Amino acid sequence: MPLEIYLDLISQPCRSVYIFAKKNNIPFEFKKILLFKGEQYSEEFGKVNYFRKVPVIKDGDFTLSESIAILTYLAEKYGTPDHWYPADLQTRARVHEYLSWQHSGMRGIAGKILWLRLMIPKAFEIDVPKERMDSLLVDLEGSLTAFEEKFLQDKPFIAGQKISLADLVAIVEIMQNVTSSSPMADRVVSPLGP
Ligand SMILES: N[C@@H](CCC(=O)N[C@@H](CS)C(=O)NCC(=O)O)C(=O)O
Repeated sequence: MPLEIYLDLISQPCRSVYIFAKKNNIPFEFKKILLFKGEQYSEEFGKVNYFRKVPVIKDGDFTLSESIAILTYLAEKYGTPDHWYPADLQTRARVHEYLSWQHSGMRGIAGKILWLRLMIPKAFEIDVPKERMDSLLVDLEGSLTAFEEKFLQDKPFIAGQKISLADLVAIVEIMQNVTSSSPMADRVVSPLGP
């Protein structure tokens, strides 16, 4: 049975798993779950992921949720080039350091902005108070500063000279909020280049 990956590419963690699998030529069957249609609440999907979230993979009888767990599983299982998930103890720890921080430090904030800026106004036709958005943008500014000063420093990538899982997870999250109209657009310099 081929590896199955349940995805909706509107989702940042789904895009990290998708890009990683495609970039590394990992063969998989794309199982589309349309979040806006509520397909995650179907009885069938409930059997795949208790948490009713994507991404999730099925590798034979083995089911795995959580994008970080999936990415590291795929890197190990398919022996992807070392830079993605470095074997060197301290370089790998550097990758894990970002992956651990980003849940609350980046995703927790950038994800909220997406909800308040786009999802809530669209779904409920209400505007989020400006003060709430302003305060989140200050938080995001702090996260981006930490990203640059602590994680990136003067290196092109978080763990050094080559892209790793940490950079991939960072970029999908940071780019989600970057549009030409976003006040953060000029604040973001992609580690992947323009
Ligand atoms: N920590 C999880 C987060 C997964 C997640 O939040 N997925 C969202 C899309 S970005 C989802 O499936 N939401 C569906 C819902 O909450 O109903 C991961 O990294 O995989």
